[in-house]
Amino acid sequence: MTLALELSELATAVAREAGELARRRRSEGVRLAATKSTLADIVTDADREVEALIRDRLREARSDDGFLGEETGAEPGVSGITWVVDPIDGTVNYAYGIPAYNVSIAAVRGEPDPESWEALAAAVDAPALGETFTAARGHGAWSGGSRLQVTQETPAGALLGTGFGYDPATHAGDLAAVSRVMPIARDLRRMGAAALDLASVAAGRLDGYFERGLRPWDHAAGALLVEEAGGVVSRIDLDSPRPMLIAGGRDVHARLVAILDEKQ
Ligand code: LIP
Repeated sequence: MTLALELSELATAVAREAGELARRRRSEGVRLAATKSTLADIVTDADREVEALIRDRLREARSDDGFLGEETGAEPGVSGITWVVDPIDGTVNYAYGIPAYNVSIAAVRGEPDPESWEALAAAVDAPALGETFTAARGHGAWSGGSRLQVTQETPAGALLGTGFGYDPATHAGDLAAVSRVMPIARDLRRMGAAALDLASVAAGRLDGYFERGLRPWDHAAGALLVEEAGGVVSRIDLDSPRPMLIAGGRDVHARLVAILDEKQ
């Protein structure tokens, strides 16, 4: 078995166990533990408990690997592999009881920096939707036994997804980007969980997706799903505090970059 497949199997098993814990805690009621960057940026007790479970399981299985998690930060390893983890992506959905939340786990090789790492394996588990999306570099992206494939044709315009940061000061700029892309859209979705947006692009449920200000754990796993499903993912405005991630099938990705990248 290749390293990528081995890491993908581990990511999938851990994401499913963690997803089940998140779902159980949700059914018991959610307690807000803290706010982060802004009042809208929340962390629940479950985020912390789920990240601790993931960290423990990965450490038991592969003690030499590094870890980069949304709630507990970075711990370097010695193997060259780092696990990039969002214990609950879509925390606001989770807090409100909207089922579009997920556990996102990626294994990357190289520096734990999205500009230079090579993602090897990914698992996005959405327990309240009953879906798990997985990928291993060179082996495709999968869900429920089916191989995922991005859309190629968008004759009626592209169904696009996006998201907005938690800081109200950035909303006007994000909405301006939305109005610029609407001429190529058939419609727009804002689901509230970046990893699920990317999984949706991989599964052909969205034709494209763009969002500013994502953190590495928001997109590490989802981006590999898109690439392994035949799509393209890139980041622009890397010198800004809120770089933009753009994903889609080859044609939609290129059209989004042409509209959104002012440097082009
Ligand atoms: C969130 C995303 C959401 C995005 C937010 C945030 P969290 O992740 O998935 O779609 O718009 O900016 O990054 O905080 O729930 O893990």
